[in-house]
Amino acid sequence: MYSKGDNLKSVRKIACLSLAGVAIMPFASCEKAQEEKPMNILYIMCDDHSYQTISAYDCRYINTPNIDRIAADGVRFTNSFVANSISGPSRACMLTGKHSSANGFTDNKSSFDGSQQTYPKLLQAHGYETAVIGKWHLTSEPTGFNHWDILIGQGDYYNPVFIRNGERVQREGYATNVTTDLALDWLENGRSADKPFCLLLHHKAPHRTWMPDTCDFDLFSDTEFELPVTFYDNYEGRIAAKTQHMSISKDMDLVYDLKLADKDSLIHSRPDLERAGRMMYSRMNPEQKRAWDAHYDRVIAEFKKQNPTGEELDKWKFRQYMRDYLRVIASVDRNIGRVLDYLEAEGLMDNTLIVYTSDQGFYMGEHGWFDKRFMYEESFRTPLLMRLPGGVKGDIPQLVQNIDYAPTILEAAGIEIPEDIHGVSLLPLLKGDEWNSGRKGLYYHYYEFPDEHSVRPHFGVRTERYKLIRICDVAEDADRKLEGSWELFDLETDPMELNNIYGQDGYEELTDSLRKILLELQVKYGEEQYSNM
Ligand code: SGN
Ligand code: CA
Repeated sequence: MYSKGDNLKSVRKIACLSLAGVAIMPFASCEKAQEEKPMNILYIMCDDHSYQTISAYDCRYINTPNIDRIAADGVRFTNSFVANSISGPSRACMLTGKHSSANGFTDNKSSFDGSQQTYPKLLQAHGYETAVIGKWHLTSEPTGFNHWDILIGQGDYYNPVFIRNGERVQREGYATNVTTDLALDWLENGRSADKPFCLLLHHKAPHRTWMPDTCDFDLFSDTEFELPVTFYDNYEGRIAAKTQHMSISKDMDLVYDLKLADKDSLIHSRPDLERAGRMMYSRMNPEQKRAWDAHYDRVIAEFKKQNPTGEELDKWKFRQYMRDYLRVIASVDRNIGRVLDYLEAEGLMDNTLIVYTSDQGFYMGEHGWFDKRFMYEESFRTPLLMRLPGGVKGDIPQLVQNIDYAPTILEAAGIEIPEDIHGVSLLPLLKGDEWNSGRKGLYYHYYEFPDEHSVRPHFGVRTERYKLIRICDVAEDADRKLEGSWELFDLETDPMELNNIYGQDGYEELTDSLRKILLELQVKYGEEQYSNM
């Protein structure tokens, strides 16, 4: 804790008192005084949080009352997408407001060029106090932040190591709680009271391997989950879908992902993953291990008793995955409640723009998958809730993308949006004003290959009704007939994207027009080199 904390707190209290004094001023001046209050920014982002597991979007799986508070007091974007469905690249798009090749961070192996323009830097230059706390995942050190306290790489769920302004610090506890504590501490004691703030609060949860907090093990223990209707998708006409390695049935690991580290060593899985699973356990302190064992030893015993195989095993894996993922979300939601309560108690709700989002969507068993990367809806879409003080409430159906966050935040802060930013400010939508994105569709490009989960590089365009995807050729296809290297979906008649209609009679004109839009977008975003692929 900083020693200057108490002083800052009293400064802020005095500021509150003098604001209270403003209440006796004539109405017009009072309004003016409020208008002039600079807008703070609280940007909350979870890693891999699917919109299917936020009750503001979908009530099937979990109740998330705190995340829903943001939606209830603000807006829910119902057609919100990313530009490249994977962590580092998504984060780079968000910070810069630019597509991946323009910001230079195309896949998770890249390192972010921190000398480039980002919205936190622009805010800082205009008098904001900026901080990023939690998962960073951009390899290079953060720039444009007065304070940073970031996890190393993906970070650990238990007793994680952070880098705090350049210095390593190991912290005892569960990542979501610890990250929230750090954020609250910065809000309370760390920032200057006389500057507007921009806090990027980035939870590592609910990233793989979905390790719950010890207090949440009992949640969902009796809950059964139906397999999604596309769980046994045969991927006909979709070559990248056929060749991926992110299947719950085939790739989800019993020991690593599902925590069946049997002490009698009767359950085995992929040796490297089994080792990694046991290592994650070894990070815990004795008390955490006791709680963990009390829960998972029971699960292991039941698994051995049932000894499921075939479809029964698929169901068992899916159920276990869902239970752990949702327990992790329960902790995220509780911790977001703590932050919102703090803003309320400190009177900050009136001048803070709150954003809730994820770095991409996530598969909750749809197409038989976990993970993300694909341009199919579950991972291309991402949750997006925003609460602008004095803004409108309700649903926003327009197609928006994560490159739009930076210009939105800049405009909310009263800062001119640089011309080279690809995104478009969403502020008019938040205020209920007219909005024209000037886009005929959303551009998407996933580059990472070969890598974990083996999802082939692809790019494409999505309009309100259609999606055209180009799956790029990869070396191992050289002597194989390519099947469906273009994909076209009519999202109105085929929302689950099972029926690739590319090349079918009657779709020539539609295909031409979508290819034209795709090319226009590639030219606009400096990606013409991909247009002949
Ligand atoms: C890790 C995960 C993958 C995941 C990537 C990218 N494996 O490598 O399952 O796709 O991160 O995720 S793990 O065994 O390390 O958990 S991202 O969201 O950070 O891009
Ligand atoms: Ca992610």
